[in-house]
Amino acid sequence: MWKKNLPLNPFYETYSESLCLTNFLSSFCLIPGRFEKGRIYTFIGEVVVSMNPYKNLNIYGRDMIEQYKGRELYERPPHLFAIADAAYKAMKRRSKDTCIVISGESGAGKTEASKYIMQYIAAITNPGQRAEVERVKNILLKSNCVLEAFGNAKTNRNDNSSRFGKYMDINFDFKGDPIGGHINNYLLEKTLMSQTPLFPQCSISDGAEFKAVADAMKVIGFKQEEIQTVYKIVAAILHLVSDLPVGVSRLKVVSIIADLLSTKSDMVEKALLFRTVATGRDVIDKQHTEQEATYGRDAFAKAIYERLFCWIVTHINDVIEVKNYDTTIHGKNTVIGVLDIYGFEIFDNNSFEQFCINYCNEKLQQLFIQLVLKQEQEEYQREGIPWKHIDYFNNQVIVDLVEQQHKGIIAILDDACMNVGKVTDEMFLEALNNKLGRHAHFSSRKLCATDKTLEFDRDFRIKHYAGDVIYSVTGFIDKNKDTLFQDFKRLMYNSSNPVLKMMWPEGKLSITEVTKRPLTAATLFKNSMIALVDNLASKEPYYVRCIKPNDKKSPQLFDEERCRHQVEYLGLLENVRVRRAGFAYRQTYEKFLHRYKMISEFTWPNHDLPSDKDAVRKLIECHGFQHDVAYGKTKIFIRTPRTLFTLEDLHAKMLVRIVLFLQKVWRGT
Ligand code: AOV
Ligand code: MG
Repeated sequence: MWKKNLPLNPFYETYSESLCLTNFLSSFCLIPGRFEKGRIYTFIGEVVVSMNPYKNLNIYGRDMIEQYKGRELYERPPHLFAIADAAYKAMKRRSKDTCIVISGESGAGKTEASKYIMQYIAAITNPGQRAEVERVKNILLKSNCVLEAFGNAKTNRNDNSSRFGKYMDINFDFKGDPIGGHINNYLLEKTLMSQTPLFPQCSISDGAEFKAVADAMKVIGFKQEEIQTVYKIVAAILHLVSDLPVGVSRLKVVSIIADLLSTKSDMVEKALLFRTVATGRDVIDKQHTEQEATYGRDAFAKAIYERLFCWIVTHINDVIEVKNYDTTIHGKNTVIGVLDIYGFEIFDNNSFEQFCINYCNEKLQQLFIQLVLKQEQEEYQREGIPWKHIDYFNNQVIVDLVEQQHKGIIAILDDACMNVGKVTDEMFLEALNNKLGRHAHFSSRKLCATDKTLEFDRDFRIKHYAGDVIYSVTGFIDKNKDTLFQDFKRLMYNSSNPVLKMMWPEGKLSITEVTKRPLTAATLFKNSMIALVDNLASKEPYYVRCIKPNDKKSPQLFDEERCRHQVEYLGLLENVRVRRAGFAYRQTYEKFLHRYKMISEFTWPNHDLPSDKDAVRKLIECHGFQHDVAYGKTKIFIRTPRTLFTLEDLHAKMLVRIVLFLQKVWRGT
């Protein structure tokens, strides 16, 4: 039964020895026309490689879900549902917390994949239709629509690009039904407000989307006043950034903004034009220069937007938080985490935001290397399995370049921001040049004057794992400091709209009480990335590696060069090599025996061999599998899934025989 359904997996079935990049790519485009035929998924062990089809495929419906439900990983052709099911099974059968990490560059299909995975999990759970579970599922699904409305934007890489990172935990009860969840969001790109008008042609229908968002907000449980407040805040932001001429007082637009934010015109005006400063014991109002006022206004608009976004996330979390779950009665509550972040991106002009996004992608690549390439090989070594080391590019060196204490780019940036007096972006670049001049992955115009790609004095370049990115240093200091004058916080805290007031608790403080320097944006981001990676590493990981077939969003075009590049930097080739030379399954001798001892007379019900290892060896030999296994110090390693399926098959048949036998005994026949 198992063997019949085995899919044609290019890595296990098509190629025997010579694995090269061309072969790998062939599996997508030449055998024959996999991409064109919409066969967009491929397995490398428990990693799913996904190729963005750029067209709707009929492969996510109910019938498809049924085909994957409860099946073993290799039983059905490669699909996202297979990986979702594997993560679900690990969670349900073995009470493991699992996570599904979706990576790939901007526009490769991460967000779409995360939604299909969630749909799958929603579809296969709660057969009993419990109302509370249905409610949670519904909110989890609807939350995507709301978060995308506020946190996605059109870029020239992706019409619906995620401008925030999202990690969603789904909590399951002992029955395997979702009973709650939690969303962590990571650094929202606040500057996206001003970008939309740049792209007149867009594949997204605003009217229909607006209605969907409004409906989703209702389902999630936003109250009518809250929804109104959300619209008002968005309107206020738009008024603020739509060229409000600063310095000109009593403009109509000021009173509109004041109305929308439930505060007073003169207070808005004062916050825009003045700043309260403490000089010794005195508190005075200092008038802004035009430049300061412009900075203040923009920072205010961005801050309201960010607070709104975080408030929406908190609101969703409040309604899906696991309540009244008593682990002493109901057993462990397990988790599947789904990570969908902003992908690696290179624009014509790259700034602080791209720096953070690309650093985030470096961190995730490092996690992949640690979990898939490094640990796997280390385990073979530890267990004494003969193994020829497979080399790979380890991007830890780039992660260090960015995040290392005292020496990394973030530390140098923070140092520059801490300086008293006027600090400029140029001074920061100078510090980078001085401290990182010899680093293999860092360069700048000053360091290599002959390099024509570094066009401007303000540029620096990082050689990322996924390619070289030239960043303009302009704005790094301001964006990292992320200063918002206390006056704005106080203004919002004094709003008569309770929702707005709640978003700005620190507005309560007077200027003399605000002493602590907050952490910088880059350091906050770094800390959240380190915590994220620790969290992912503590769970059993499943990977989806998304590939973008071309830069034209075309369903026909398979740009071999672009795909080759992605396959290379994602480390997929090394991944296949490790899997190929390695073993699909491993288990301690004790646990292996526990499951399979009934299929051999030498081990059932108990064995009398000197060790469990000897017993496992005997069991394997009596079924003729010895060529497909290796014996480690504490674990048995099985090379192909096929052997495991046969073992499972034998196990299932034996169970049936035992049941029949017992029935006979009971009936006394
Ligand atoms: P991303 O999440 O990886 O980019 P998306 O998931 O937003 O990329 O995918 C980009 C676009 O590709 C979508 O809007 C769809 O039009 C199309 N697409 C992706 N996957 C599929 C699929 N399985 N079937 C059909 N169309 C698909 V970014 O968020 O920019 O890193 O920050
Ligand atoms: Mg996305």
